[in-house]
Amino acid sequence: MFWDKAMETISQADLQTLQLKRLRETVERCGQIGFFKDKFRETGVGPDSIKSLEDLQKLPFTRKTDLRAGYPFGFFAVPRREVVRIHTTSGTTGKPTVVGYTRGDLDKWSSLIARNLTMVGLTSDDVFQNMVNYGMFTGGLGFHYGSEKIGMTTIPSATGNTRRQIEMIQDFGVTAIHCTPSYALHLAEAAEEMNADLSALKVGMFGAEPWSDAMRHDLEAKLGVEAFDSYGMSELYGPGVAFECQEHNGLHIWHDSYLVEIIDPKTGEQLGPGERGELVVTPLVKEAMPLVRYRTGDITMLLDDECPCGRGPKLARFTGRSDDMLVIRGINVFPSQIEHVLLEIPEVGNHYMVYVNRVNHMDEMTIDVEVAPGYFKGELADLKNLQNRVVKTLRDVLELRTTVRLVEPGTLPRFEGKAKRVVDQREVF
Ligand code: DLL
Repeated sequence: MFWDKAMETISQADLQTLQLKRLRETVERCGQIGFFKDKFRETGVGPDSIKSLEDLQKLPFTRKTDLRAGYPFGFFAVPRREVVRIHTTSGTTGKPTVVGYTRGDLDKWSSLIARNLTMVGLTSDDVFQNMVNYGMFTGGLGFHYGSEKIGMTTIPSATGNTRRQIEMIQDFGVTAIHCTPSYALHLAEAAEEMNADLSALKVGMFGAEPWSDAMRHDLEAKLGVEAFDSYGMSELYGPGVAFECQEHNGLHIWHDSYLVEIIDPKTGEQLGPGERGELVVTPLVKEAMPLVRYRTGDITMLLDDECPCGRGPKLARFTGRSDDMLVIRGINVFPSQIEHVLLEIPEVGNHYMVYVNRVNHMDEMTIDVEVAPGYFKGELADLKNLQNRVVKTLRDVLELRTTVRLVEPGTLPRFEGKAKRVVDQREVF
């Protein structure tokens, strides 16, 4: 039974009592970790200081760089023999971040995912194909155990061999899929080429990277699915942290398991509902690797409207990461804004690559954009008007001059996991 109605529609007063109890337990567990022990000693704040939820703000933030410095097992709050699984998440530089799970963690994590799958209407009547990496990435095993928990027929197809993936969707009558939105796009193109019948499909769960509403409409039309956004991060277990319900208007986060703050990333000040900032999460039930005030680096905001589904406050869809933001000649640009502009122009496809260079000390942004297959008639030179229109639309939205190069359909890279569409070639001083 994974529609945990009592928990998911709990009153605000009862929720706060539960959160306070779990916050105290979490801070207590953090006291077993050298990093927090030192921090608590330095700041004079610790488990005994937590008398109300507001006292959370007395605690220090934890950053990814702190976790890296504890490589490999410095953030485990339990003896290594109680850790039954390890995942890692790689950043752009250096050693990966290591995440440990006790048996209890694995059970709680899969239950959170089971709640999400139930929320979007999936049951043991469904056949589920999980098209993400099954290795150190948390998306594979994370969704797998959640889906088995609710009894779905689970196909651990992982990534690669797109034609075979499509054959399985057809032959096994798959009703639900999970992958990154960029892979979903690739899958949709391949299915079209194969003239595949995907009519049994009804639900597509996409996440692990930002994607726009324009992309949602595209995927829904091409794959015939209802698309749901799924957010998570390895340090907070993995997928299952926040998930869209059938209203498709923000992502529910399970407030009994994650205490949420939105802060101004520059000042660290808490922001209110409707104000966009960085998501900071204190996980409330983690055993092997508890954390306090973890700076996710992800940009979103709390929504204060009540959801008709009856569950608690939601987060807005993510616009990117504070560290993904490109500063081009002083102007802040999120790659998601570029994607949004391109998806509004039907003559160009959804595939693009962004290159940033410094020419004569000036930042220059060049965007390669594939022309949509139906619009390409064999000569790029004939498409000057289209190219000018893309440049102008980008300039209107980003307030930035860019160079746009149209390229033939099917020539830019396709991605199986998270897309890497930005290449910043500027030297870092
Ligand atoms: O991406 C976990 C996951 C797996 C989530 C499968 C959803 C589905 P990491 O590899 O640690 O974990 O990467 C976490 O990915 O901080 C965000 O920047 C980004 N991200 C994840 N989901 C979304 C989303 C998994 N729905 C990082 N929208 C996070 C935007 C997302 N960004």
